[in-house]
Amino acid sequence: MYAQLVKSEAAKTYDEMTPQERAFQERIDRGEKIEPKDWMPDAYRKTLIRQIGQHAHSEIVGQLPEGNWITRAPTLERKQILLAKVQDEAGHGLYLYSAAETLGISRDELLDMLHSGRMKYSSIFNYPTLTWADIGAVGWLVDGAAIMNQVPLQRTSYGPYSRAMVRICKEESFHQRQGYDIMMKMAFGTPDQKAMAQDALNRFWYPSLMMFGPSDKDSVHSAQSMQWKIKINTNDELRQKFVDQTVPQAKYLGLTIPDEQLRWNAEKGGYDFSEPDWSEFYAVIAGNGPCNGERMAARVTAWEEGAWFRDGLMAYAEKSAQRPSAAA
Ligand code: FAQ
Repeated sequence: MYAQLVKSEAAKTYDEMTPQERAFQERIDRGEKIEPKDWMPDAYRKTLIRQIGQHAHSEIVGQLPEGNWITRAPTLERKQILLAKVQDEAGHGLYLYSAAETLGISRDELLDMLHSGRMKYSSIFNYPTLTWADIGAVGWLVDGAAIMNQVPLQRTSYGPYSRAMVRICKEESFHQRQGYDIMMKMAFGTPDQKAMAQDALNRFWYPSLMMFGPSDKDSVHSAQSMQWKIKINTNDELRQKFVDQTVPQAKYLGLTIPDEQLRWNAEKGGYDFSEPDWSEFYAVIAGNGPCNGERMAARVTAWEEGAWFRDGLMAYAEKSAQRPSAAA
């Protein structure tokens, strides 16, 4: 399982590149977008398929922890909002699968790789949503971390990915606000509600920090992905920005970030904070998190139980194509 975790080769210098690779790198350095029919190095294509595919899978697996609360949302309004959000995540998955398909891989192949454990999805979705406050924490922290990572990806070098990110970011920022709105209701509510909000923050803080990936020193792909502008920032840069943005938001809520080492560092103009437990991170991405089995079982069941519907759509498309009016 998760066989992709291999040390990638360091990025090539200009001198080590073939003339074709150099011309490609120069286009990227000039800020040009790479489009599906353009020549690209095989490794660029593979890296994009890996990253966009993982991202797409994260969106649809990410529906599960929130979908868990649709029937139990505390008011009709909250239920409608949550339904719309979970539906948005399916849409994000579709834009991203479409972007990945422009690289020459089919959606069926990508899903097969997810279902057989050959492709990853974000570690965060392997944690349970135990209370309604968790839905607030997911919106505030998980969507907050997702936006922090995805806003720069609007400038990623691959055209279809970059354009998908523009729309996704608009929707994610609404998602983040709805999560913060839930947190405000809870944190400014009864003592029990505030305690639930604090408990959700305690459980989601470190898993949210893990979303940005391992420390830069352990990141396998960052050097090459940044040279190709597939990634715009390092994992640690984005994690720092997320902490700096989120700490004042927690203070406003009257909640405490569960990190005794958290301090403002005037010299660096940001907070010092504790690293997540990286052994937990590696266990989760190796398939051993609290909900990995449950999440994969839900996705595989949905795929198998949806076979009749996919078959029906295909049969309808074939029949429509054979109609005389279609031929004309
Ligand atoms: N989880 O060398 P790096 C969302 C893997 S947002 C699992 O640093 P890279 C919205 C990594 O794949 C979440 N695996 O890797 C939403 C690699 O393994 P591999 C999705 C992780 O790619 C909100 C290995 O560790 N967002 O869904 C994670 O340069 C609420 C070494 O790491 C994106 O995917 C992780 N957290 O940087 C939906 C954003 N971190 O592939 C519903 C796009 C690392 O060699 C509800 N992706 N790994 O087997 C990226 O920006 C990058 O791929 C990173 C990782 C930053 C995630």
